[in-house]
Amino acid sequence: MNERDAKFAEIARVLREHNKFAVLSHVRPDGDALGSTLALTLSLKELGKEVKAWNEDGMLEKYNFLAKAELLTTPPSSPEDFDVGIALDTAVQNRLGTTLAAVRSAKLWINIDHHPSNPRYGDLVYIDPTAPATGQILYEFLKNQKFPITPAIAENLYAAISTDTGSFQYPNTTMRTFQIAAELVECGVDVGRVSQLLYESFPRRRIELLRELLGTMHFACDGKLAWFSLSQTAAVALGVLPEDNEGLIDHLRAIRGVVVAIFFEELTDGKVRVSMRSKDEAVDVCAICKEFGGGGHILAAGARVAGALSEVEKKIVEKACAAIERNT
Ligand SMILES: [Mn+2]
Repeated sequence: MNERDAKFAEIARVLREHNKFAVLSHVRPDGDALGSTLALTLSLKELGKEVKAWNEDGMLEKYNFLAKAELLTTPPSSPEDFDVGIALDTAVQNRLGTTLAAVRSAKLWINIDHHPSNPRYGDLVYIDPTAPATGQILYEFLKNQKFPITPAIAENLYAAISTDTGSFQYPNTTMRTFQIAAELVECGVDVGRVSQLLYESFPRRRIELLRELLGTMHFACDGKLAWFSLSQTAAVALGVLPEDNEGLIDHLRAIRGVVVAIFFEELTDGKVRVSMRSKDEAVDVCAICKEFGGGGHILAAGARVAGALSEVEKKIVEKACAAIERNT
């Protein structure tokens, strides 16, 4: 048995031997976080387990179409006791947000993730930084350990993988990813339906937000760096929800010649949320974000930086320019 299968077997044993589970994922969840949470929750429920699926932000409106989406809720105000707590797709434990305090006790914590910066918190840890999505790891796990994969589970895993690979386009998309997608289609996923719901059902608000962002677009470093920003004032005026901006940074990344794209979002707590994307492995945006207390992947990372919007822009743009000039 290889190392992966041995770890999978160990995790499977813990899941089969216990009864009450909390399945959690990171704040400001994306399709991978929500789809993975629902997929594992549903598989455990198929085995007759008692499972709570919690996220600090609850189910996002735009992912409400996912099969059994109603199972995923915000955590209750009074904490509960569990046999096992499971963190999915969450690079650092405090990114579990308020769900962490809602688990009063757990005999054991499992940590399954694909972020290379994950410090391996928890008792049973499986991190595969080569996987493009936590959903892909979960599929391998469920299949390998013969856990149930119903059509509802397949749809959630497919949505998780599709969103975290930018619809099977990012460089971490491998032959294996396509094989898994094919197997999920075999399990009953309706690709046309899911794709339309994921990528062709945005609220008009999101496109109005894009118009606002493009109005703030700047370039530096000979066009290798592009960024745009969202101020609190504009966010309030447009009535945007935090979920509206997922993926908008791709419009910057899609520009020819751009190596690094940055999205600055002014938050209400005096911090600025910085999202960075790189098109070149030589320019590691995770390393830049780590300097500011953030993390992520080489080509996609983020941080929350204290300071005024213009100040944070200046600091991060300088660092990014330096990294581009050093490495390209
Ligand atoms: Mn992910």
